[in-house]
Amino acid sequence: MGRNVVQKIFESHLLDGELKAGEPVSLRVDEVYTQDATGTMAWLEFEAIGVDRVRVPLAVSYVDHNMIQSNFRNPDDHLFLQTAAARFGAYFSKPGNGICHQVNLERFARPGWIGLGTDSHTPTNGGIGMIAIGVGGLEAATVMAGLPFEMRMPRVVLVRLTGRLQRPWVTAMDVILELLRRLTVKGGVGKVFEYGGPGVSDLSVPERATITNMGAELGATTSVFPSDEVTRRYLKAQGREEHWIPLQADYDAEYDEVIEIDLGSLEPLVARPHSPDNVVPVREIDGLRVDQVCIGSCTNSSYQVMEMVARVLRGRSVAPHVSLLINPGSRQVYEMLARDGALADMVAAGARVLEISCGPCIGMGGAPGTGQVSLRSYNRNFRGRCGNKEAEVYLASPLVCAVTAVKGELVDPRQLGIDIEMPQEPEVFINSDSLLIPPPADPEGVQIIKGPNIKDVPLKEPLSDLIEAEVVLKVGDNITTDDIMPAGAQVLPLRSNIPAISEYVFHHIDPEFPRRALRAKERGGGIVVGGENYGQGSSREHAAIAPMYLGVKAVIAISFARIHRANLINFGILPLVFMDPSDRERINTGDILRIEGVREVIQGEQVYLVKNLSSSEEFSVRSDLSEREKRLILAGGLLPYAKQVAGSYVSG
Ligand code: MIC
Ligand code: SF4
Repeated sequence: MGRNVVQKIFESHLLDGELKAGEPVSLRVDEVYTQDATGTMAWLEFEAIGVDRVRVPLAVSYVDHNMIQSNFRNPDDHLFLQTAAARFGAYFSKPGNGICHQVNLERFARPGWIGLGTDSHTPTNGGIGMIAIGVGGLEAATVMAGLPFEMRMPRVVLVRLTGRLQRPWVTAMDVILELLRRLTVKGGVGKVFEYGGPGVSDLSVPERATITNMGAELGATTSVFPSDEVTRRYLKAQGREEHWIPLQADYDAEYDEVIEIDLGSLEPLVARPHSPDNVVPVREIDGLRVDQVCIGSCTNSSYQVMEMVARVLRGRSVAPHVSLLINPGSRQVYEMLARDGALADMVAAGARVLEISCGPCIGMGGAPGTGQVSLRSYNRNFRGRCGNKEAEVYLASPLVCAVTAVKGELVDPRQLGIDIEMPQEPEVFINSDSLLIPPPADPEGVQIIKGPNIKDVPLKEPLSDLIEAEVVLKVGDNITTDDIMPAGAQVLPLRSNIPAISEYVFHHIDPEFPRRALRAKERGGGIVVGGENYGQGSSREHAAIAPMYLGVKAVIAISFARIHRANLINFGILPLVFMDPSDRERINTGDILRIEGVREVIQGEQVYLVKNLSSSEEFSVRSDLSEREKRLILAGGLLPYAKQVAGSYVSG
């Protein structure tokens, strides 16, 4: 039987397990990268494991999220990251070099590799034919310490592309918005999306990367394209053709599911507030007055896209009531736009060109005003993520964004009568790498410097046999990690300080949560009750560590998002699912739930009887933990476990 691209890559990295959907597999990893907002914890955790040097072929530490530097916290974090990278053997990508995924695609990603990143949009690298997976910081730290990466083998979905995009106005962003429209934010859970079919050759590597980037919004484990001549040209233009290998599915490869998309039938699409799957054609809501437009982020920051945006803006002006913000994805793209005059066109049209960073995407500046409408070429529009709960955020392609900025209202660009020529993909990218610092050959003398905001990672005690805890919050479906642990300019600088950041857990849903949880902690701890797809979105492990710090012992939900579930286990919080989802209705905030014999049940059937002491009702939940996950949860999380295992690995 023929093999698909996913099977080929997994097979060449398989250390243990069987490549059967749902089965645990253990994999060799080629690259691990971190970004600053998750990376300070990841590197503190790496240090706590006690290994001297990273034990993967390539490790990179990026700084891109947290760059406002309004006080000592950010620059202290940056210095810690730079000194830790040098000490432990990782490349350091300095602030200003670009958003991790964009830079990694340009400078490091390789077809056929497996990579991990401490960010949910790591699958961006799938555009080049790499299996790239977002993980929590502790998972990344343990793999850097030499442990294999363990996961359950996902189902493989073929997205068969035919036809060609109606350029220039229909873009790669519309391909992924169409998938979100069809499948929703839960549609990809437990799956990898492999793209194939004759339409693939119509897409450049950065366009493919836009699609794999936002596959994260489907809840997918990752997404990947084949590696072909287009990939080779891109790598050659990046000055690293030697990293190219061909990678195609066999003609008789099999898939668990097949989805067809005719690129030629797509039209400009837009996701309405407050979810990336709330997608409609732009023409259905055109005329919507827009106050702010943001272009860039790790989703849509390539040179070609930015060049097209500049061509729309050339000789035109941003509408008087609109604020247009542009955050290019990398120093390479920025420099090229500056050299060819595109930057001048943007500035002349009235764009506010921001620093190269995540910026408004994660609420680090650029928040829209109260009741305002913001149209963004980004990937997430969860309520409040932009820095203002009272704003309405829409997502669309950079071209829809650019024409809307000029017109002042949402417009289907095909109706505007603007004619722009598609820029060619560059034959050579500028590669000065001036902000990319390789690890020193001799790290012995390097001192790791930690500012006063950098606190140790808290540890949890081993799992107790009896959980008797208060329901400290009950929430609905699709709760995001932005809901659990908000980001933004006020909270992001606290990422290296768990006691401080824990004061913001569930801040937008219930600002009283931390105090209530701490009170419950004194009486035995807390339980959070969720709905479907609990913990979707970001990889931030703070959404598990901070609740753990506040005494949360378990989360009971209808289903969990992959990365967040792993983070809960890594920090010793038991993720439980209702046997009968309707039992959820009979639980209220404030109820006391009692689960007996937890340690024994975990080793057996994993079905637990929960007694609601407040209503005298009973119901059942289960935990679906793999053998490894059981070991972690029993030990109180991955850190104590990793210390043990990595230690014996080093001495052994
Ligand atoms: C995001 O887009 O939500 C982030 C900020 O990049 C996160 C990582 C983080 O919270 O630091 C992600 O996507 O994983
Ligand atoms: Fe940064 Fe936004 Fe991309 Fe997350 S989604 S990595 S915040 S640009």
